Amino acid sequence: MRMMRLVARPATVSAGVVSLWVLNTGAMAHEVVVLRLPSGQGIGERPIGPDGKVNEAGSLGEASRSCGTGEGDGIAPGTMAWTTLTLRPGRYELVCNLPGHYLAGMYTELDVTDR
Ligand SMILES: [Cu+2]
Repeated sequence: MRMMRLVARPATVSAGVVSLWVLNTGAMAHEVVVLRLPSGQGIGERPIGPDGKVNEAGSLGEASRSCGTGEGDGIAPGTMAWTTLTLRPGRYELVCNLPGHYLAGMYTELDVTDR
C-alpha cells in the first residue's frame, strides 16, 4: 500500500535541459533523486536495502535542499527545492530515497521524448 507519493507534472518532457521544481506538500522532509529506468523495469521495482533505501549510484541529479538547488539535507515541509539537468530521451524514475520512503510509495515515472 502506498502511504506516500510523488507526482510529476507534466509526466512527459522534451529532451534537453530540464528544470525540476519540487514542492513538498507533506508533513515531513523529502527529496527527489533522478534515476534512469532500465528497459523492462517498472517504477517501484528497485530492490530496497537494509537501510530502507534504493541504490542511487548513477543518479543524474537531485533536489534535496530547502529553498535551494542540488543536494541538501532534505526538503522541509512547505518549501521547494530545484535542480536543472540535461536529460536524453528515455524513461526515468524520480524517487525519494530517505529511509523507508521508496517502500512507502515515493516514486514516479518521468518520460523524456525526442524533441
Ligand atoms: Cu520522502
